[in-house]
Parts: sequence; C-alpha cells; structure tokens
Amino acid sequence: MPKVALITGVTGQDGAYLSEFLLKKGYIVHGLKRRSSLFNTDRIDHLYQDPHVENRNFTLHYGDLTDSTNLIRIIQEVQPDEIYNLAAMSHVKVSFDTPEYTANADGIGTLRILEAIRLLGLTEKTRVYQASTSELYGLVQEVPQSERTPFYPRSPYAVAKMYAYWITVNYREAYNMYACNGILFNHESPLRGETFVTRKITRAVAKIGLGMQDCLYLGNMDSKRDWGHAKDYIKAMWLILQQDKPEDYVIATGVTTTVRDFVSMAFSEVGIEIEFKGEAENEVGYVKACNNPEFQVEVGTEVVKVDPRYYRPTEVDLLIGDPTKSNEKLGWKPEYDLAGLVKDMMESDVKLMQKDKYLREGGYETLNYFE
Ligand code: NDP
Ligand code: GDR
Repeated sequence: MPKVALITGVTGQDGAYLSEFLLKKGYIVHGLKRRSSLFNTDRIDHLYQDPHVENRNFTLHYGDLTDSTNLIRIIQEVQPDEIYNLAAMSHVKVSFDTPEYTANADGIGTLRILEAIRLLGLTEKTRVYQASTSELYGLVQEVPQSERTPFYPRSPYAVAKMYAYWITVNYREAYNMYACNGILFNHESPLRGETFVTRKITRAVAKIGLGMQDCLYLGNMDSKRDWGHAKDYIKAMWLILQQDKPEDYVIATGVTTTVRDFVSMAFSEVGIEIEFKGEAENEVGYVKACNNPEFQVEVGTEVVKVDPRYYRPTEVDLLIGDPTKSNEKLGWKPEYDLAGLVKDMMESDVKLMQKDKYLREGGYETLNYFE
C-alpha cells in the first residue's frame, strides 16, 4: 500500500518541493490550501490533477490552521501516515504587524493538528513533522547552534514557533506520538517568496541588469544567515519521519554569510562587480565593473541603498547551524553550497525578468480593467 501524506502549507516554497519529492517516492499526497480571491497554486500547478480523474495521487483540500473542525475533518478523511505541518505566517518582519494572527496560526495551529490526531485515535498511525526554525535561537547564546543550544526568540513569529516546538515535544512525551521538530535554518530557492531577502535580491539584480529597476533598497545588511537550498532541506523533513525513534534535528549547512555578501554574489553571478561604501543608513553599493554585454549597467551607478523601513524592532544577528546530528543519524548532507544556490536563483530570475521585459516590449503589459 502506498503511504499517505498530508502537507499543510502545500502552496508554499517547501510544500511544493516536498509534494514533488513524495509523489516521486510513490506517496499519495494530500495538501491543505487556503481559499484566496486569486489563484495561489502557482508553485504546484504542474502537479494538479483534474478531480474527474480516477485514482488521483495528489488532492487539495481547502483549509486553514486557525479552524479546528476543518482540520479534524480533513485528517479523518485522509487518515494520513505522515503529516508535514509546513503552514505558517512565515515572514518574521510581518509577524510584528500581525502578532495575534501569527500566534494563532503558527502556535495554536500546531496544537490543533496534534490534538486532532489524538481525538481521532491516530496517535499510533500518524507521524508528524513540525516545521521548526533557527529563529528560535534568536539572541545569540552560542555558535554554532545545535539541538542543545538554548532558545531566545526575538519576534512574534519565533515566539509562536517556540510554542509549536514545545507542544510537539510534549505530545511526543505525553501520548507517545511520533512527532518531531526539524529545526531548519534558512533555505531558499527559485520558488522562495519574493519578500524574503535572498529572492528580493536575486529578482532586483536581474531587473537592474535588464534596465527594469534602478536600485535595490535593503534593511540590515550586517545580518548573517546560514543559507541552504530548499530542495536539500525537504529531503531532511522526510528522513526525520523515517527513523526508529522520534527526535528533533538541526538542518543547516554550517556556513554563515552576511546579507551584503549575498548581494555581491548575486551581482557577480551576472558579471557585475559591486563595491560598498559608507556606513549604516548611508551605506551604498555601486557598480565597479560590468563584464556582461547583455547587461548595460554604468560603472559608478549606485544600485544598492539602505532603507531603515526594513529594519526589525528586534533582529537576529547571527545564525550558523551545527548539522552534526543530522549528518550522522539521518545521513543527510546538502548537495548545494551557497554559490550553487545563488546560481540557481539568479538563472531563474534572469529568465523570468527577460520574459517580463519581452512581454512589456511587445505591448502585453497587464491589462487595465479600470478605464
Ligand atoms: P511559505 O511562506 O513559502 O509558505 C507558507 C505556507 O503556509 C503557504 O502555503 C501559505 O499559504 C500557508 N499558510 C499560511 N498561513 C496559513 C493558515 N493560517 N492556514 C493554512 N495555511 C497557511 O513558507 P516556506 O515554505 O518557506 O516554509 C515552510 C514552513 O517552514 C513554514 O512553517 C516556515 O515558518 C518554516 N520554516 C521556513 C524556513 C525557510 O527558510 N524557508 C526555515 C525554517 C522554518 P498561502 O500560499 O495561501 O500564503
Ligand atoms: P528570516 O528571513 O527573517 O531569516 O526568516 P528574511 O529573508 O526575511 O531575512 C533575513 C535577514 O535579512 C535581513 N534583511 C532583510 N530581510 C527582508 N525580508 N527584506 C529586506 O529588505 C532585508 N534587508 C535586510 C533581515 O533583517 C534578516 O536579518 C526566514 C523565514 O523563512 C522564516 O520563516 C524562517 O523561520 C527563517 O528564515 C529561518
């Protein structure tokens, strides 16, 4: 019998890669998606199967982590062997604007899933993966951060995820459930949401190169992150649920880089060398050389500036993970390094922007419905 998985957050970056991965492994995959006024399934449209097709292996259900009855009904209907709880309001900065909603979806949402499994008598059947995060470490206590490093969350998002982390541990201990936390450090890809810093950078670099944007505005460029590729990280999620014993794991590369260096790498990937001058809010990045005949960016142009609106009330300055446990126990090792990740994202965004430019120049800009 094929295994059955339920993925919450199926329309997100990780949900899309994980769906692909599990379908290739022969799973029957169910996904929880939110109702929205516009289509929100871009990342998984290639997996869509017409509801009239018999024996579908990929099915979407409307739902929301803030609605217990809905979760209970779907879990009862699907009877999953594995639940990957990836749904969340996942933007750290936005969580300062929507703290109560974030607590509800990211914190209590996890409880709703665990409790549904218990109420439905599925504690022995259903294994649960909880999408925990390196944001739990927050204010630096020690580096590199491992499964034993104390938490000190620094945002409403991280505080909500801390509740989710501990309720997962508690249900494992109290009810003997196979429930685990993957403490994943930042992972990115061409499918990354456009407002996270890496994707904001790769999109802007492509646009600047093609003459579609003048300048990239960023917040704190001193911040350091341990960035990996989402394609590698979703494999770890699956491995975490295939062990003899349920445990929590750090998933990271062990290498950390500043936002500033990520910017330089992205520009350099398309043949543009940039240099930074000035400090704090007055720092600017300007073009030192342009070695790409397709990208006519003048030497000396200021292409990166700081805008304090992107600063956070409390920042996480430095994340660097220690993946020893996942390397040794899960046999997990990432295939992509940072250079490979930047290359993948830049190639994809250049193609995307070239298409956009072509459509614009051909007169196929967005239609104006309001004339
Ligand atoms: P995304 O923001 O790309 O995806 C989040 C998903 O959750 C989307 O499908 C979104 O739906 C859905 N969602 C949001 N709120 C609700 C809700 N109330 N009910 C149901 N679904 C909801 O995140 P990622 O794929 O990058 O991350 C996946 C998970 O891993 C998240 O929980 C995130 O917090 C966590 N994480 C991510 C890391 C990363 O670096 N990417 C690192 C560590 C943890 P919609 O498409 O409609 O918005
Ligand atoms: P993060 O990712 O907060 O680490 O959370 P994000 O890419 O948003 O920020 C990384 C760092 O870059 C700095 N930064 C900016 N960030 C954004 N978004 N926009 C900017 O203009 C900008 N300028 C500088 C930030 O201050 C920060 O230090 C991500 C999410 O995926 C979470 O859901 C996940 O849990 C963690 O990664 C691990």
